[in-house]
Amino acid sequence: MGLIVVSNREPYAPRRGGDGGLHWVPSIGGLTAALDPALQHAGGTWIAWGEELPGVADVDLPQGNPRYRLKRVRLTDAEVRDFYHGFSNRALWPMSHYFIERTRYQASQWRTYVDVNRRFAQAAVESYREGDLIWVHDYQLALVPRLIREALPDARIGFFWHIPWPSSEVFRTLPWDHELLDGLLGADLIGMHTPEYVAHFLSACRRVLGAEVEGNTVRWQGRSSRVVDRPIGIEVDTYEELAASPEVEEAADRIRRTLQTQILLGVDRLDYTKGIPERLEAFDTFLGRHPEARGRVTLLQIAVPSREQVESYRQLRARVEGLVGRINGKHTEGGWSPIQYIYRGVPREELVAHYRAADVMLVTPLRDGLNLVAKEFTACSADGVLILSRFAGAADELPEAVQVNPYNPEGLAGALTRALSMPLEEKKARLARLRERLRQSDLRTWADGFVAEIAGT
Ligand code: ADQ
Repeated sequence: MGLIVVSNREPYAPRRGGDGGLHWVPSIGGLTAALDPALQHAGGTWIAWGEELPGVADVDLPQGNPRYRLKRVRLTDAEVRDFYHGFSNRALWPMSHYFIERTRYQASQWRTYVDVNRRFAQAAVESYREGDLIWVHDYQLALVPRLIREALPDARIGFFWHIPWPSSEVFRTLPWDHELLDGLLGADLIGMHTPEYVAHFLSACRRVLGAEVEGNTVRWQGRSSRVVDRPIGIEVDTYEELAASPEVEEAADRIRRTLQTQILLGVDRLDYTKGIPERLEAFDTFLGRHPEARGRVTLLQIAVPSREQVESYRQLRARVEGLVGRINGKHTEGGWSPIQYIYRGVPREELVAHYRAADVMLVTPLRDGLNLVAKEFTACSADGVLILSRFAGAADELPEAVQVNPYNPEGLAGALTRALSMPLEEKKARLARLRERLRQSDLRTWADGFVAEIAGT
């Protein structure tokens, strides 16, 4: 029995080395970290969209010690535009995050979404051997379960939806609401991060499809799908060990020595759902209210470039840079600037050094499926405080964080004051309890547990 993983992004990306040889480098991100070990263990196939590169075809991975096959789905530039930047990121992404005014529902992009989903499904069907388990990931591929089911009525199929599932009132704005639900319900098991997302999904099944819902089970088209909340975890041990390593300690010291102030940290993909402008404005409010904090606190914002082909992401970047300039212009004095802004992805060691150096971690999305940064910081920090938005899926699991409403700048500024003056004992006690919670379900348990649940369906 093998495993077939279907995701939009590849677990390893091809790089041409100086010697002309091809090197497959693991992609950054939770999905590779979670599923690469599971697939290496079970053997099978990973199906993903692979960028066209001369001489690059399907490949056995990991290089040098092959355990499974990466099957690369090729997409034309027009398909990438309409399927990925278009329907996925301009319709499903904003809709699922409650940004209805940002959605663009375009029939031509929907048609490309259907075609591309069909190609992923075909690749899975071709790779399938009797008894295999199939695990499909995320909002780009919602129709894949149904399309596989049509060809393989007896296959065991699981699906994980990594972003929020919105209230059915919002979901019903999607012109293809019926089709999307029908696509997902081709799976036997559907996973989401929180019980609220599951409840919203079940409600959509009832209202949009008129499907029969009993407990967590949806009956539709003569079959049953179970819908479960299974929040993703992180590699707790890996982060803890890295954070305690001498190299990281030294790098963290360097960051502290350079800034010479208390450090507030933000780490996000540059996405309008992450609440970065709102965070900067709250910091501005805080500085206005606390003149004594001048020269004593720095907000370090690390933003990783994201979806730059989409206009609203370019606008966001300009807005954030404008705010950083305005706030720094207003408050800078005597060699101190309140905001340090880094616009790039940073290597994992450097990221962990920043988590380690931070006094306060600001995770304040306006809406977020889960948010792995909150968990990574928790695993790495020795005595920092996590400020966490109530609209991040992780808020349920991390009640000892200082929870905030990111839409309320006054409240956020108040939380900053509280976090910066929290007694050491309390900080340590909160972190210890949060760490225990992380351990209850780390990334491997999550992946292995979900695979076992697919097998049990
Ligand atoms: P994302 O929206 O990408 O994920 P998140 O969960 O925070 O959000 O994961 C981001 C990852 O990128 C983290 O592992 C973080 O370390 C890394 N990262 C962020 N900024 C970085 C930087 N500047 N340099 C290097 N690395 C950086 C989607 C959903 C989330 C859900 C995950 C997993 O939107 O809600 O938690 O999938 O299901």
